[in-house]
Amino acid sequence: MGVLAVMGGERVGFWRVDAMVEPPWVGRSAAAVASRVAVRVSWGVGAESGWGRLSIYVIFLQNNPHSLPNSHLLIFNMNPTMETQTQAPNYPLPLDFDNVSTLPDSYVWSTTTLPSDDPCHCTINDRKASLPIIDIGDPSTYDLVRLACEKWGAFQVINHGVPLSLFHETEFQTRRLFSLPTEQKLLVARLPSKVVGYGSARIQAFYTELMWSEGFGMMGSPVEHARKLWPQDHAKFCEVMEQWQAEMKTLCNKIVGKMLGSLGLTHEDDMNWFQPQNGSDQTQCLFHLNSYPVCPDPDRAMGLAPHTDTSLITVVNQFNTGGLQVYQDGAGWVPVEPIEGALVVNVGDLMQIISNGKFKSVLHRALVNSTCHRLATAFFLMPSSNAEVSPLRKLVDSAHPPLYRPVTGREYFQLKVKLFMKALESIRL
Ligand SMILES: O=C(O)CCC(=O)C(=O)O
Repeated sequence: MGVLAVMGGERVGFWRVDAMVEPPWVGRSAAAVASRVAVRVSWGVGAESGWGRLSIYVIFLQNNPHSLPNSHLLIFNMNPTMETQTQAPNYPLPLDFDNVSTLPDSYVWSTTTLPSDDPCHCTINDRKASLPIIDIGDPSTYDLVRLACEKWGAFQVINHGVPLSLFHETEFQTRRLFSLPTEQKLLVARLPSKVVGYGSARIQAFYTELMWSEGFGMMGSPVEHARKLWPQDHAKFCEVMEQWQAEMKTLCNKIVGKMLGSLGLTHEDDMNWFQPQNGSDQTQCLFHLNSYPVCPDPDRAMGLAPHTDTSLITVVNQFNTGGLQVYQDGAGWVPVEPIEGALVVNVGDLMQIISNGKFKSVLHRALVNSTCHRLATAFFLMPSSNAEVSPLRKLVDSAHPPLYRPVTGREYFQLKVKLFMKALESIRL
């Protein structure tokens, strides 16, 4: 006997429809099951939250693989024109990208946010503006780091010591995960209140148009999820993911050291929470794998919408495939040139706070293309959730009053979830 899991998709509100449908549905045609389930679920959603548009994913999970012939995943919208009435965050599940040959309307982005409509948009060949590339192994790079953080809020690092072989292994394992069938990836779907697991970008909640991407988040070992994806064969995935995170942690320490050094500070200056205490690491880092499948209409789509990161810093690996862009006043959206073995460092909101506004949290986004499946990873360096984050004392004096009130890591994370791009402004003094 089989069981169907039904999950609501777009605009389900802050609670997710996650019903187990027992027989007698099993054995009925996929369309019949979906239409009955849709009616039930949409009634519930409408009554609870007023969300109007709903996608239903019907996934055959166990046994009896013949009960849903060729229709493991069904997606359809109900009443797509109804306006939303509440401001609850939504966490739509990613599309089954492999089975879509034209860009669905819900994935078409308004022209004002797309690169072709931005007069300042410059291509990789247009060298008017390009992100600084810094040799982080060179002891004399403090000024370059400071200038990059002040002017761009981002830079690329080379000579960082992360072995190229680990780049390749991480890429292989990332591709392995995203190549799994959708229904399998949904076995580890991220819960709305969580950051770990498979799903669409968390910032999706703040945009009406949908993003052409999927992601998988982890904090430390991904073994719990990996075991569900590959019951017999998850050890290598876990080993590589843990190794990459360890390398990123070491590199982040080095980079933060350079950033603080460039302001005349050290890790010890007001940053007790940053260093391991009594041997235990106080930071709570998030590691994210991103996947941007080949897109049938990339000029009208968006991989990852404009955002700044909550973190102190983020280290992005775009696996030698362009798509990442950073925004710079006066230059507009600037593509980050893919360089084999280089890593991109983004200044996050928390670094803007501790540097008392000297370093700026960079606005960035990721575009998609029609020829290759782009992968990327992002390692977000976060303090512990109860650490107090505030402008560093040595950067504050009568001529430079504190720009932000103190917040704990947890409080700022929650502000970001609620206010998104207005979070920094909300704590400004
Ligand atoms: O995928 C990329 O290139 C960018 C990743 C990113 O900005 C993020 O995950 O926040």
